[in-house]
Amino acid sequence: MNYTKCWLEYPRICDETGKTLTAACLLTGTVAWRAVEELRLGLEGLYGLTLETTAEQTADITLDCDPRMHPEGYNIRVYQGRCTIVSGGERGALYGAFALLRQLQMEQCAWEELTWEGKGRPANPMRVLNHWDDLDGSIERGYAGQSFFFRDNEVLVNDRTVAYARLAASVGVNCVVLNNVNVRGAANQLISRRYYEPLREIQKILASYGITMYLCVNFAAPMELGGLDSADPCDDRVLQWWKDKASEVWGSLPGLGGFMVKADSEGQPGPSAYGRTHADGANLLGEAVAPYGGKVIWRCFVYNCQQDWRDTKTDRAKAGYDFFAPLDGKFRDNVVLQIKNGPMDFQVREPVSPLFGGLKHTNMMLEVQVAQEYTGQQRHVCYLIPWFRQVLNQDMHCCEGPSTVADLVSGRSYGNTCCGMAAVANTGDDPNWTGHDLAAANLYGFGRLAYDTTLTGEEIAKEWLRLTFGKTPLVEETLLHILMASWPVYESYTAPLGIGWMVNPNHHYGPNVDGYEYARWGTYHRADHKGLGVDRTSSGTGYCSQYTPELAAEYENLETCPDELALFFHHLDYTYRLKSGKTVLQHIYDTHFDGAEQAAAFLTLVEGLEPLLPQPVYQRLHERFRHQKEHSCEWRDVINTYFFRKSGIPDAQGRTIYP
Ligand code: GCV
Repeated sequence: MNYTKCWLEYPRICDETGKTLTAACLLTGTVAWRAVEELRLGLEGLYGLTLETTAEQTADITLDCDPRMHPEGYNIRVYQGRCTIVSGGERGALYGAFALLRQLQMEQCAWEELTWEGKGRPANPMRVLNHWDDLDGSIERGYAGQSFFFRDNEVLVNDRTVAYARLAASVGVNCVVLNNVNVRGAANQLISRRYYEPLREIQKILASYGITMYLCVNFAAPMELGGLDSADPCDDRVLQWWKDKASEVWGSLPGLGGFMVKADSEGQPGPSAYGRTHADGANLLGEAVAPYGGKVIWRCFVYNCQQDWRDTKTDRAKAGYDFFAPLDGKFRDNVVLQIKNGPMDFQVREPVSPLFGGLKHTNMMLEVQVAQEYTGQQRHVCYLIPWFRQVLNQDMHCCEGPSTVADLVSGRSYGNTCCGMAAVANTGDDPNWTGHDLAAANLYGFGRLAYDTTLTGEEIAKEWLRLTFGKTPLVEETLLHILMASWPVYESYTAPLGIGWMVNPNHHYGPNVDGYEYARWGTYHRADHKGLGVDRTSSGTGYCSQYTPELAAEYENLETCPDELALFFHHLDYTYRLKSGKTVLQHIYDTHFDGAEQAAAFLTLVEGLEPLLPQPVYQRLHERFRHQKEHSCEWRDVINTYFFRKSGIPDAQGRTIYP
């Protein structure tokens, strides 16, 4: 095995070797079997205990079923060495087993000493990991090695597949999309006889951990794969092709969750080629997969990527809403729209997409990115869970009842069940799965948050640290501090005040203020000698008006627009005074000096942990934090110099800004 178990290591808490516990499992099926197996593994690791299964009513641990409960929910009672896990179904039993093992590690007590009542019930019906893995083994926006699903156009199935499924299930993930949304080359053939057999193997492994597999498909598959001359969703031949294909696919992969589609986006084909809408396109597939209980996850990341920078009226931020809000109510019940958290693209700071407030009769899912494409690419530390929590907490004021993003995507607002949260995964075949050891906190955190949206970023970080590093107070305190500071620190030395981008084109790493300024991607900062920012108010692009009135007014008005989004919504002079009392320019200088200083402090803190961490972990962390320290200085200097040169205004504190 050349990979770690991450937070499932189960290091010894106290030695009870020689003792045996019994477990009775009143549920049947492979997922329930995994639950017992996990308890066996966990108790062996944590205490050296042996777990034997029994049919006796007097077992130490009983896994029971209550059909009145949610199938993925559980109630746990532990007292004086006796434990019952009652769940609504097998998945609930598995999540209950993981929750019990988590609690034992949080409390660090002997088995007989744990007194605890715990409950779980998923906030979101669908909790999805999206892998952008290509069949050749590369991963689009992957920062942790190569794919462990695909290599050289073959599907990989091995012990790592099992280890992955276990990690995902341990945090409540219940759906996995195996391949990249950009479906190219051999990936077109995933829905053909060439790949069904190994895919069935992966599907079986995932299913044994309660995870449903999905595949990304190419909207033009009838042409790419079927030899038709069209993929027009309103052409009967096309519908028939998809129906036949679905019958073949589900015949070979029964239990497949469905298809995910990126259509009419960044060069991917879609219904617009035939003058059809996204509803026409999504419903075509929805109809084809419906007989098998299949779903269609349709992405809303649609915008004009051939924009002219001279055109200041077209605003990429408006595109998602413009395309999809008018189609509200026109999608089939088995179609779910997947919406990125912000209107642009996973920047370190963006407002929440107005589309969440614009759909009332359509299934929707929130998409976040734990792959750190724009947030340090797993070379800088950037713990994203507090950010996701803010996104979930955002009230869209779009209906009478509960209307936060968490309410909307969980189905609580409008009573739907085909919805939830998805994350672009940050895994690869690196030994530690995520490149940066601390990036695993994002993977862990996404699952935990998607299952329980009331958890805070800090609670999740504490859990992850305890499970990953055991109980070593200095390690836990130090890394908690770093994790919790990491997102604000990353934000402070990169693009300021919500404006985003300023990265090198294509690979998106490192500072390049004008990298996208004259490009076709619609991501501009509009800096000149007087100021910067995009006017998205009614006097500018009009984007603000896509929000419901409360939010529209908040963002439109500079008095109420939060400082951290000031440049996303407004074009401001460098001398404009923010609510913080600082001018825009001085804010830029101060945050960049401060951010780089804090990145340097992270390195010093990590160096203090050397004697307490396993050497390979320390070495990996040290290498990354050293790089972050240097690279944050590069960011600081490029950004500060750029704005000093544009404005001619020096730093009020006289620090070094290169001329
Ligand atoms: C998979 C961004 C990324 C692309 C990605 C796209 C998407 O533009 O840079 O690599 O494509 O988002 O979400 O589809």
